[in-house]
Amino acid sequence: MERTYTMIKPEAVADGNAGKIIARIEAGGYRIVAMKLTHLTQKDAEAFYEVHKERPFYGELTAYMCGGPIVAMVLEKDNCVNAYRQFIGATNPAEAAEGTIRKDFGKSIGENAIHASDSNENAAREVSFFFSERELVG
Ligand code: IDP
Ligand code: MG
Repeated sequence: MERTYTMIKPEAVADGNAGKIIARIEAGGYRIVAMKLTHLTQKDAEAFYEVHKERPFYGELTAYMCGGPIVAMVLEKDNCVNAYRQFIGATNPAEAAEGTIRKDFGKSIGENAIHASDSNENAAREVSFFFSERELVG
């Protein structure tokens, strides 16, 4: 059984879409093994997205990600990391497949409703960024 890290981004939480998105995730067969509502500081956002430091949108991305509360979750399923990337859809909601979370809740390439880890290595890093081992249910 594999785990991934996901978070519902600030605009989706602010728009009242967190519950609908969580229901989608559960209906997709992902087991939630940890979850919290939290508000990133600028420093948190910069550290979390450090891999994108050289990208032109880094400033915009980190400002947006600390602009309101997010819902952080750890999910579990077979082939979780890759399956869940497919499940949420392409980075740009305009290019995301029908029925995906980003297609239905994303507003733009920046405000795209949800994050998902892109590899097992990053999943492990991102899970431990937000959760201690004792916050993950067995
Ligand atoms: P991903 O979230 O699908 O893995 P990444 O390329 O890792 O996409 O980018 C991280 C996040 O940065 C995206 O989810 C999105 O919020 C934001 N982002 C990506 N590309 C752009 C862009 O061209 N303009 C503004 N924000 C962007
Ligand atoms: Mg990414």
